[in-house]
Amino acid sequence: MDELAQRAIGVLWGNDRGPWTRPSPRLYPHQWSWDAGFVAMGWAQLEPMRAVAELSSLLRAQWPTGMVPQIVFDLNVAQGAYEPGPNAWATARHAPPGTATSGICQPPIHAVALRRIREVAADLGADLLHEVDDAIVDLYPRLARWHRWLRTARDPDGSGLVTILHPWESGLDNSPRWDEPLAAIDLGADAGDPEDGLLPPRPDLTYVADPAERPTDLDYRRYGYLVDRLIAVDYDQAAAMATHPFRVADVWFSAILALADDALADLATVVGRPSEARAHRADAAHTRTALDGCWDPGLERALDIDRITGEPIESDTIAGFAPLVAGCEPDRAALLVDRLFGPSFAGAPSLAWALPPSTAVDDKAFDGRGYWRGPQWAPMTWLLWTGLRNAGHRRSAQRLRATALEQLRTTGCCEYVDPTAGTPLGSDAQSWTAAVALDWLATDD
Ligand code: 2M8
Repeated sequence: MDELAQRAIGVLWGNDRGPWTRPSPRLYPHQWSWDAGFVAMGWAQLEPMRAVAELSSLLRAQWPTGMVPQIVFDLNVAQGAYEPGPNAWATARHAPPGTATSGICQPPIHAVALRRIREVAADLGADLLHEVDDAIVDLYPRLARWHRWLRTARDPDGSGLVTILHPWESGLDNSPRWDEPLAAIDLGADAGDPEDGLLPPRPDLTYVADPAERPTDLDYRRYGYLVDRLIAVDYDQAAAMATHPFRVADVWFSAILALADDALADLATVVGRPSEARAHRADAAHTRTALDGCWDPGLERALDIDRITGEPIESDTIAGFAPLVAGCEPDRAALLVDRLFGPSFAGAPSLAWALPPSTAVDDKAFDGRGYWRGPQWAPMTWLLWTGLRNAGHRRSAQRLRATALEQLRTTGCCEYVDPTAGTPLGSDAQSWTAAVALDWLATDD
């Protein structure tokens, strides 16, 4: 068997917790929402019904509102192993009985994953396909409620863009995109210096080789403050959307929603709901139009919008490629392909592998070791690869996939890679990295 496949399978089994998978053994010991989506695509290559179980486990913790929480906590994990842990969120009144969750969400890759599981199962025979289709009957309505929640609670004006209330909701936690909106937050009494005892616990720092690979203490103070503010309104979304001190219309998150709406439409067709399928496709189209509105022709990228100031956020990151992930006009896609392989991103001569860094190498905030501030993340490359394929840029997609696999053969299934040094960073056994490796290995283009 291919050596990378062997390593990736080892990582998935090593992080397997029965019906769900932890993102990594020590740094992330619970179930994470968008990790579960990518991880399910990896399991699909090994055991499609195990992949279904991954999504079912996550969706068991879906809130009655429809929100799928960012973290589903495993209460068997030692207290303090991950912070903020289950007690920090005050979500007992919201999470379904028997579950403990955080109170925010992450990008909705799940329908994309379920459709991919079905595709793999279909190749493996009619019995398996029937089993997966039975599961879709159960999972489709939950995913539909999840998307509906995003399109109402987080987009009350029907703009087509999802507003996030915490950098953790973006999944690209420490991206320079959030620097300005975070800097504008008045921490008030929480702004004490590190000696004053207000410093949040940081078990994460004990699991990485160098604290520079993780967010700073000030970042963590702000993260904690934002959680406290959500608790203060008891997770009332209307109140938060009116007053929360961090509100950003996130183009990358919204693009993933559009991609997932198209997948959800296919799943609606599987369960015999054609009118719902049409509605999901219309939702996807609506978001694509909204992303057109976020396009900056001078900067040649899509820009997030700070909902508090009304201003676009100009930092140059992979999020600027949101239209490619969501789907866009051929001319725009061609332009984005040039940029993706150009000198600011994958074509930068300083890179060890020609893969898109999370921040443009010539952006002032680029930091090759900084968390989401420069390193390459395989699942993000997977999203761009998917966008390239959907846009018909097959040769570019093949090139990206081949280079990504080459990198993984050297770095292993680490969490992320320093793009210039080419060295692995963060956790060294990250489930979603293993999962996308398996998905890529099973594909020719
Ligand atoms: C990272 O985020 C968590 C908070 O959600 C953390 O830093 O503690 C991010 O890379 C996020 O995108 C990912 O889902 C999570 C688990 O892999 O880790």
